Amino acid sequence: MKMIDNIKMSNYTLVKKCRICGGENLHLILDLGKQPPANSLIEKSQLDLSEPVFPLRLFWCNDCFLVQLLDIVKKEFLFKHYLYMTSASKPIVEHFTKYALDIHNEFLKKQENPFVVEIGSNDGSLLRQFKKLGSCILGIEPASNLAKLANDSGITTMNDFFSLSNAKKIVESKNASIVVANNVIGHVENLHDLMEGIKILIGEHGVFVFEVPYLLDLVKKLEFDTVYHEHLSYFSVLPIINLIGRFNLEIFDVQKQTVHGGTLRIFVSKKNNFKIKDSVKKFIKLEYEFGINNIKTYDKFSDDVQNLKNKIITLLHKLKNEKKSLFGYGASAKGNVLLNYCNIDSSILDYIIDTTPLKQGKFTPVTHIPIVSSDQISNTENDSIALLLAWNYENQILDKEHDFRSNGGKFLIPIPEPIIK
Ligand code: DWN
Ligand code: ZN
Repeated sequence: MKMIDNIKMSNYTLVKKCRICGGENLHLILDLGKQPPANSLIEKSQLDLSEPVFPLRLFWCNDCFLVQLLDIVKKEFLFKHYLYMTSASKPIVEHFTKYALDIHNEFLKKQENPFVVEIGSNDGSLLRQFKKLGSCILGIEPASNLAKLANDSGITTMNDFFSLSNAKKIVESKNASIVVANNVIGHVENLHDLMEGIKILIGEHGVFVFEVPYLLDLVKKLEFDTVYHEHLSYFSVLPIINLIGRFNLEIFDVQKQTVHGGTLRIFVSKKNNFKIKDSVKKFIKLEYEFGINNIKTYDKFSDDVQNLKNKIITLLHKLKNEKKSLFGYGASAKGNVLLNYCNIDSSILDYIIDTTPLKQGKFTPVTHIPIVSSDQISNTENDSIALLLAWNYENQILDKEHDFRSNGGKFLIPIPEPIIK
């Protein structure tokens, strides 16, 4: 596999301090080598060009317990044009439909003219649901292509990164009843500016609701491939309490969700606005019992990830030697981390199928596997094996691909232990 070490210093910085507490007591817990940005799919015409790769390493702060990257790829480089569309994954659209309804029933339905602001609103899939339920909405989305798609479909979207200065502009007309942010807080480098902006935006009575993949699931289920340059922080409840406490805010509820391999939905308001639910204490207790404050937890995790890598590679080579036809299922960002970390390239996978129109016709970064339409599955050989790179949708995808499976096709689920089903 061609791996060109070409760190463009203009797009890369190494930070030396924890992004929540500023501490320097940071320990390396996992090294995934040098990797291309996980969503940087390339065109056919770029296959012979060099591709940027950057160190991808996970660190743990011994002071506030935040797990984080210190290798920072410039946000404009990662997010100004973005290929991941929430509307391309049916399970996410279903999740958002219920999410909006739950928030509407709990906080909005009795309000006059509720106003919902979403940070990182992607193509507007979640805001569309809030709009249907009668809220005024505003999306903030840095990817120009996605902001345009959203605006064109009637979801008002500001094409920018969220910041304190944008929050100030928005509140000139109105405070938000709800600020919602899903899978985006982990993308933000300056968490202090973010929280200052949210505090202003929710004013006295608003609620900040956000979802983040849960660190405990990542560690327990060896979801190493969710570690990539877009994700700067890997959250648990304790470091979040530390962060928001600095802004006179508090968590009043924590709910577990199953999406994206295990997610937390966290509810934040100004101090003393809501009764704090028992869930908050429950998660804190769970995290201490799990050992998020103990380096040994992460030493074991790192060993387990390396063993998992060896198992995945051994199994794929065995199947290849048996002349099985292998392809990938879901050109997810995490899929690219797995491919690069395990050196799986186009000599092993013939192609990857994906439902996202923006991804089809492109190639995976460095590993150069072509991405094709999901209809291609009906043309596969009878004993083909699909490496499930979108393992977070295992149940839905295995159900959906009933025909492929009944014709003898099988899925290889790589995580937490490679298994063929
Ligand atoms: O934080 C992030 C998460 C939430 O979403 C982002 N940084 C980027 C993105 O990560 P991802 O690309 O790993 O997410 P998904 O949702 O696991 O991606 C699944 C991919 O598989 C998409 O490209 C759509 C595709 N897909 C498919 O081809 N058939 C998905 C489903 C459900 C399907 O049936
Ligand atoms: Zn810290």
